[in-house]
Amino acid sequence: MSELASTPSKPSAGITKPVRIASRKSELALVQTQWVMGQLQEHHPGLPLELNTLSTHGDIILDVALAKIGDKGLFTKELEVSLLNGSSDLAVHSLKDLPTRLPEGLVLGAITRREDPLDALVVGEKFRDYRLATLPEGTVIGTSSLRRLAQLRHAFPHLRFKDVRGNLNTRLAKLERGEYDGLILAVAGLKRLGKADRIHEVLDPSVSLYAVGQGSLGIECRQGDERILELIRPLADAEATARCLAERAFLRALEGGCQVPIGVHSQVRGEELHLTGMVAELDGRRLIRDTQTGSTADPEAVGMALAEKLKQQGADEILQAIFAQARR
Ligand code: DPM
Repeated sequence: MSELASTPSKPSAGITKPVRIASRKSELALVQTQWVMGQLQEHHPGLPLELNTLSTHGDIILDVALAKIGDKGLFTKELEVSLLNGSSDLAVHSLKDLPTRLPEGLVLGAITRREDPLDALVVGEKFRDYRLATLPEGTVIGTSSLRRLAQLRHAFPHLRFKDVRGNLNTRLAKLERGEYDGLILAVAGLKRLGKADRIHEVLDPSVSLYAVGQGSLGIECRQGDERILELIRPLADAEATARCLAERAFLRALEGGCQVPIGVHSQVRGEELHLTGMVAELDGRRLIRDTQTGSTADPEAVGMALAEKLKQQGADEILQAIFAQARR
């Protein structure tokens, strides 16, 4: 494509086409999408915006464990369809829900500033005086994340784990009813929903690494849609972009999705990008973890190099066994 052809034309002063924004309907998704809409308004005063809320497969199938559904793009596919059929112009996702391979014709137009990507423990009243490490033998922790499960089993074999689905408020209600003694949830989600006061303990990265992209929003749009790409450019955060591109390249190289126990931790220090990654067996017995440093100028190279390192230590073997088990 020529440079000239991809130069965006300034939106004309008079009638501007509204930007149609696709979002899931959950409270968290709407808070996130409204943040994006607010940012767009701030950077482009007067730009007309239209919200297009959709239900995804993941919102409808609530009684099946996340890891058993085995569908890529569980929370994103319907939004992508609306981009491809032209009924929306951009889609706002929790970046961690967005598969690392996008459908033909769609691109990740911007990665926004990152909220705290760590995980947190939330506990019921009875457990206020405990820390994860000191919780009584057999305490029941709710999570559907294989990543959280494997790492916590590895570090705290005295705990028990139980699947939990539903949105954040549903999960907290189940905790109140005593169906679980504690929950592991993303700090980012709790903060965005004004529930930061429920954070009992933030999980230290030495114990639990977070999910690829956790805490960032991904704005997806049509490839070559220069008007939209230009409009969302000011929402991109350079540091979050470098970190998340490295994390996504790592996950892509391992062929992982939300069905595998893979975690990361990333940091930018000056021009340097530090990426730590881990792959674990579901029972937490074996856990491989290593770090790769590289340049922020080529974050994907850092992610791919780290994946290679972990493969040499047996990550492939662990993942193949998990994929084989999931197919049964
Ligand atoms: C994905 C996972 C979970 C969500 C798997 C993982 C958590 C499922 C669970 C890919 N998506 O993290 O290993 O704990 O049962 C999800 C949340 C957020 C986005 C909620 C959460 C909010 C945080 C963010 C569900 N997707 O993780 O507590 O925007 O990064």
